Amino acid sequence: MNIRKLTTMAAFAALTIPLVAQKAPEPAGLTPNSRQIEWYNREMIAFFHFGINTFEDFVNEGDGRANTAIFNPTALDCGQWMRTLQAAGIPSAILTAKHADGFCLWPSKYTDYCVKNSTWKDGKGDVVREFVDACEEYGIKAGIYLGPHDRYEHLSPLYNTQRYKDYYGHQLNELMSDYGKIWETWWDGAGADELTTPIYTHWYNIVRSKQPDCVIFGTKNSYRFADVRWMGNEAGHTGDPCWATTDSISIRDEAAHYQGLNEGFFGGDAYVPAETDVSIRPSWFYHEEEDNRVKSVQELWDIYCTSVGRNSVLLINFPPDRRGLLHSTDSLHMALLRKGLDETFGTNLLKGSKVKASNVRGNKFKAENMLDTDKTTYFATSDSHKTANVEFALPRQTEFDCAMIQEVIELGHRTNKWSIEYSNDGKNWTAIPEATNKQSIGYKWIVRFEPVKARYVRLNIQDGRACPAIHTFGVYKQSSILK
Ligand code: OTN
Repeated sequence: MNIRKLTTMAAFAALTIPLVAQKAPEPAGLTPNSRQIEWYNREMIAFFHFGINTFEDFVNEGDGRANTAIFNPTALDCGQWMRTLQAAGIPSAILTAKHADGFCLWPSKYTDYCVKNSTWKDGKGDVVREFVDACEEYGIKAGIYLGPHDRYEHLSPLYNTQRYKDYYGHQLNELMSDYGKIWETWWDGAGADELTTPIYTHWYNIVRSKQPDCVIFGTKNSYRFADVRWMGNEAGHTGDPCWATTDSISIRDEAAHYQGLNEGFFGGDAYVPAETDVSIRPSWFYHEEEDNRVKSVQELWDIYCTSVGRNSVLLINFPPDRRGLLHSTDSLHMALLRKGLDETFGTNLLKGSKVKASNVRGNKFKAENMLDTDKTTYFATSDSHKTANVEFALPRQTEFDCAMIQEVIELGHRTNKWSIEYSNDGKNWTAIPEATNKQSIGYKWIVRFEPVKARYVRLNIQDGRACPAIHTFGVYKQSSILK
């Protein structure tokens, strides 16, 4: 090889080496589909349990025998629901178009057990239409709960599962075809054990053909079609860890099943992240006697931390009352939660720090990227480094009691062990017990702890299946509204 050729090759290598180092990390393990990415970014979704149960005393699970005439909201205003969501910063909402009692909130061609035979608007009303129109007006993404379990249909002497497959399929088709874009559909597993895979396959094909972007919540027999899974309880307590990946076999022994829903598995063979459904009141439907039992702002903050703050999406239920309006306490508490969240996370106290990382993939992936608010920039190390320390020297001693970290979910779960320490001299480090040997990160992980005062903060990425890819890391002071 002549000397000129060697020189040219050396010059080429000098040019290309930094470019190779700036290449984004390859995804590790399973990654989310486009629907799951969109869903994660909603963070919170409102659930509206509204129907014939609303008009019966103490009923949450109607038996399908209630007279349709009793459905008569006196002042239904879905715009008021949406204004509550706007004030709470909730971008999406799901309406119970039909709950287990079988009563349909839209004038379905396939049943008389619906608003057509109610007193409301002389049977000419359509709650689903009013809901999707209000969603559209306020820029909220609409979703539909069409309960697979139907007690009214079961009352019929002609009932059989095959017939029901078609009945439900026709109704699903109406809802997926006639009401604009539907962003989520919810297949409750409650009471739905008779519904088999072939039945859900038929229904799945309807959803997918009519609404390609619609996220499917599935559980039990519908689990294999699910974009998102149930997380195992209705109390808002997502697991720690909570992996987006879990097992594709949904039913094993009961304890393992619930643990799998609640925590997922790091090495799981299906990417089905957890959705956390919980009501702002003790019940799913409205009962006047629960007006003074609306979850407090502090309770809502706890739930936010154990759902959104645990790599899940919070599906929070607001039951409209017999007027068809949300109660002012529910709206107020959610608006205050939003104010508290904005006050808390509005200021990342690490901003302005001098940042030192044990390894950096290249300038494009510098550790400072974790402090900007741009989700497209992130910190990553070279492929050979699955661990890293990042030290932040704060501009001044600062008090904080909360930390938040976010992985680049498009690149899969990577890190599986991480901790946070603090120091006042940059030499002697103190562990934060609540932030020690944590496991999952995913979309967002939040830890809260007793207030500490520090000049230095250190993020230790202790283990992972691939180099870390983290787009946000911060420490914060919890707003007094939340405590
Ligand atoms: O009695 N239950 O049916 C019940 C009690 C407490 C918590 C959940 C349930 S049913 C459960 O509902 C989930 C949604 O919240 C999922 O759909 C599960 O598949 C279903 O079993």
